[in-house]
Amino acid sequence: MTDKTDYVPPKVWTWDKASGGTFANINRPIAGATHEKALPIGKHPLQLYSLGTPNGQKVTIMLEELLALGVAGAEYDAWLIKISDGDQFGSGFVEVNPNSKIPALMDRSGPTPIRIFESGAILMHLAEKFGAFLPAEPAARAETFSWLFWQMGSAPFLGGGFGHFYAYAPAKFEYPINRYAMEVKRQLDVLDRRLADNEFISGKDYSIADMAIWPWYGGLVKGWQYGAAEFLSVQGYSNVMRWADQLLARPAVARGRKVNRTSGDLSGQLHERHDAGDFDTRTQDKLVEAKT
Ligand SMILES: N[C@@H](CCC(=O)N[C@@H](CS)C(=O)NCC(=O)O)C(=O)O
Repeated sequence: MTDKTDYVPPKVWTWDKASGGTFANINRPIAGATHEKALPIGKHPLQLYSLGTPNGQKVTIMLEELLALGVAGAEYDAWLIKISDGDQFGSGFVEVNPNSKIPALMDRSGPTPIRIFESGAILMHLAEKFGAFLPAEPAARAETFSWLFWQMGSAPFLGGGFGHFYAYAPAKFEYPINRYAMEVKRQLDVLDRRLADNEFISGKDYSIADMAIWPWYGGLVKGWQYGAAEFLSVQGYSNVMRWADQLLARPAVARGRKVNRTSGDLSGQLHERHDAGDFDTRTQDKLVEAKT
């Protein structure tokens, strides 16, 4: 180990605002709104407040898949929440998600609007509401939920653990990078073994479990996350690679990846989505221009 430290924790922890690292400016030890700001409401039954990170993509992929199936009730407005500007701490957003994290959804299709936060809960809400991408048969349904919740429990080790220390921490520390690289490789191996015998995560059918897992672990093996593909030798997980490519070839997945995305190639960004026509290049350029 190269990162010996003489740090001795004090008796009582206090907040060091200048702790360093990417995102240090938005991290706080307290919850709640920092400012008054109402959320916009568009014309569709579903109002999504999000950003095109892996957690955000899960929901936009699901919505685009539902629309591809012809589910008209899944029409949505996707509003951009810029987390690096602190939009998640606006009063309107906190009313939809008291945890101040994207994605957050308002289902305005009924007489009383319903708020849903946590990407897994949003996927379940949409799957149950529209009877899609969630098997009805008990064993397959249980398998889908098991993998959906596997993702919710596992991804923080990939994002908050490995990604943070490998890409965002103010310095490279060997101990946490080793610890989380080992865990992420173990998780990739879990998926690789599962996908060796199954076309999709929960079995023979494409489901919300695939939609939850793909943006994180598919993105990792495609080299989109933290520039860590070589470091983690991702090419060794050939079944995960096969599945990642198979999902990427789905037009709805490709569309869902673009919504609320503000980084990477401009052609892969659609900052806000209010209509299927927004994916047209011309409209998209206009939206990108308007927001930047
Ligand atoms: N468990 C949550 C995680 C959501 C999450 O971590 N969102 C991040 C962006 S990917 C966020 O909004 N961060 C803002 C912040 O921490 O202030 C989910 O799956 O919805």
